[in-house]
Amino acid sequence: MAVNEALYQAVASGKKKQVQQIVTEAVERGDEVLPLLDESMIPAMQEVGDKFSRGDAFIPEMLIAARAMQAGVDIIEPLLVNSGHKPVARVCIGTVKGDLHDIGKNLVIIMMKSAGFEVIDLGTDCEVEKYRDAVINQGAKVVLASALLSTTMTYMKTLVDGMKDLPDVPIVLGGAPLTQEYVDEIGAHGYGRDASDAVRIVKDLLAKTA
Ligand code: B12
Repeated sequence: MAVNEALYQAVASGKKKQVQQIVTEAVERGDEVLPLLDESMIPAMQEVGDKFSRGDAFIPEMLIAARAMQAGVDIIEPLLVNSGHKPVARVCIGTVKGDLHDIGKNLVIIMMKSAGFEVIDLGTDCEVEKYRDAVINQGAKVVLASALLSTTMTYMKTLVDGMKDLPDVPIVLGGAPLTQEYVDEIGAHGYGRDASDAVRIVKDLLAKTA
């Protein structure tokens, strides 16, 4: 059940201005911001995806819903992300080759930053070389990767294989089609169901390698 029904409907129907207004009002009222995301905006995107699966929505609808959600996320981000602290560690994240879905990745970035991490955003459609460059030349201590398509998820094995000569750098994977079994099978080090999970898993892995 959506906590903020108006926000849920505004995201699901792709009403960007309305999303901005509702989120701004909620923030001004002092509402908690994380439930706006977890209980209204993310389930609304889920509904759009379900409609797409049933043939009741098409790519433009997914796109305008995604833009509306991102507009809401942009307002929330500065409230979640602390600044001025010494970074816990530097990590990098990108969506894998062929995958343009970046909302989940952007949420992971927000949660990681709010937990004090410095995050190199590699963007979308990333080949192995991009992740390697972040580790070798930019000092990333953990690699995170996201995939939303069952077709692009298979590139995660290419990523894991392509990082084998850097065994001290844990690889954490996430995205809707992934499972713990798949992540174990391809030899990655962690699997996160959502953006908060990403923080917990990265912290655990860094504690083990410290
Ligand atoms: C919005 C959307 C789009 C937008 C993306 C815009 C953007 N900037 O992201 C557009 C319109 C571009 C799009 C295009 C396509 N899409 Co699309 N899309 C969606 C939709 C509706 C929502 C995705 C989303 O943003 N969810 C909200 C976020 C917050 O959730 P999330 O990404 O899962 O992230 C959370 C977790 O997974 C996790 N997480 C994510 N990444 C990571 C990484 C780490 C390290 C960790 C720990 C955690 C983590 O944390 C996040 C926060 O909790 C989904 C449906 C759905 N239910 O997901 C379909 C969906 C993913 N799309 C689908 C398809 C088929 C496509 C297209 C192939 C359609 C086409 N025929 O062209 C193209 C492919 C484009 C490409 N090459 O990538 C299918 C995929 C089916 C499959 N299993 O393969 C879905 C599931 C729709 C469906 N039901 O069929 N899409």
